[in-house]
Amino acid sequence: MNNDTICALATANGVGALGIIRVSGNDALDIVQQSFSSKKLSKQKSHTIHYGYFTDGEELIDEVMISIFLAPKSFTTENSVEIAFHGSPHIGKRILETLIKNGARIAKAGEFTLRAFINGRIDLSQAEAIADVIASENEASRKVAINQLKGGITNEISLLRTDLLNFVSLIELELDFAEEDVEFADRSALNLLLDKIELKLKSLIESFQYGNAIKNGTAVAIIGKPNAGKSTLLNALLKEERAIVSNIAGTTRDTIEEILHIKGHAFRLIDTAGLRETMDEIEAIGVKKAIEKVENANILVYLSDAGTEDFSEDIEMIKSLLRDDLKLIICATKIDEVSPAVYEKVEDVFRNEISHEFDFITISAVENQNIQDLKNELSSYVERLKSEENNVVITNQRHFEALRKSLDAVQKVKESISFQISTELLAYELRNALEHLGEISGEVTNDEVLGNIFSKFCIGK
Ligand SMILES: Nc1nc2c(ncn2[C@@H]2O[C@H](COP(=O)(O)OP(=O)(O)OP(=O)(O)O)[C@@H](O)[C@H]2O)c(=O)[nH]1
Ligand SMILES: [Mg+2]
Repeated sequence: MNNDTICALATANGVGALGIIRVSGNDALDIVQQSFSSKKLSKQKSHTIHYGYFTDGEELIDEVMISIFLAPKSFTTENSVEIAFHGSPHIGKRILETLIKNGARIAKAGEFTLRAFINGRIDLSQAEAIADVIASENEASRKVAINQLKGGITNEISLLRTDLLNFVSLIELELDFAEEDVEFADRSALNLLLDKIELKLKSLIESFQYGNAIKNGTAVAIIGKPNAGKSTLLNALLKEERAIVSNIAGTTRDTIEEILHIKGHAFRLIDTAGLRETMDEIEAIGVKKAIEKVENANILVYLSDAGTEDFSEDIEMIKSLLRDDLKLIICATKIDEVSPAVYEKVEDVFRNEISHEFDFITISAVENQNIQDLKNELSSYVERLKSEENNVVITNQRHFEALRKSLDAVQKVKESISFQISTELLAYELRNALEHLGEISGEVTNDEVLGNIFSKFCIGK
């Protein structure tokens, strides 16, 4: 790692009360000093702030505050300076240009965080958590990301790794004494440990479903025949007139997607074109798109007008859309238009025909009846994904894959023991498991993986 000095805008690009530019590297103080004559920076203590003027040669650029973080007590562990200026994008640009003239270079995407990782201040999963914290848009994603930033996942994994590493040393010792046929590593204790690791890995892997819901939101497809009241329901859920509503069947043609937050979780509500056979070419495309949306949804909210006389088409439609991993909520709509005696019978009609588990709610989107029940039902879907015993949640595809490979490797080790295969092979399988576990924290890594992770950061992180 070369130790040249990098600089970048750390705040969002745009007008703000303040903007902050970060500078990090061996020469950070010298480079800033060339444009800051108010004080001798090298004489200042770490973690101090200094007022003065930032200049380009003779020209005054802005009045600034300069914070100093001396190695190793900085984010990157290098000498670092933060320049707070009046938040004009133009001033930010002028300061960066001057810093480059003074000998710095513009940082690459994620380079500050990469340096923090390479210099050992944070591990790889924490570096990824920084990106997640910045990207968090709701309470659930913020909580999970901040827990990961604290080292949540790495702590869990490194405990397992340390125990396993002990056994690897013993097994390798056995290899050194191969001719004497000794067994240092107690196989039944190893088996117990492997069981423990397997359980832990499985529960972490399971948490990914919840992690995904947190990171990408839960996809909710709102489906039903034309005029069932889908767009009216979307508007009622969002509390705004988002989609056009009319009594003309076939009003919605394209899909409409909006995010709704319920109890800190994001739901991607998808209003769709009403399902029917149609000669209208555009409407037909809309119907096809609606069905595709269900294929990628986590929850299907199927709407039927409660006053319908014959639900057989709805039932057929629901059956054709169902899958094992799809949660189904059937809503009988427009209950303000019919008597309870009518809409109370609807549930039984569906229960008699649909064996897949479903929740049933009677609603009136126009009169806002039972919309809260529907929200509670959506929310409970996500709550149920949350595991009781696991407070660490996997949200990252890379971690998920490394965990799956680790689980695979651990199961192979267990098999190896039960088949009493050679110690050499056992040692090999154990090393393999350790390696996959190490991928998460970055103890085992390669340039390609690092490049992949950090290139997704923005510049200045
Ligand atoms: N009384 C009553 N009318 C409703 C209710 N929900 C929707 N409607 C009416 O039903 C008609 C159709 O509503 P939309 O929300 O446009 O129905 P849609 O399912 O989106 O229809 P398409 O987009 O054509 O598939 C409109 O006239 C709505 O005002 C309800 O809960 N009660
Ligand atoms: Mg509609």
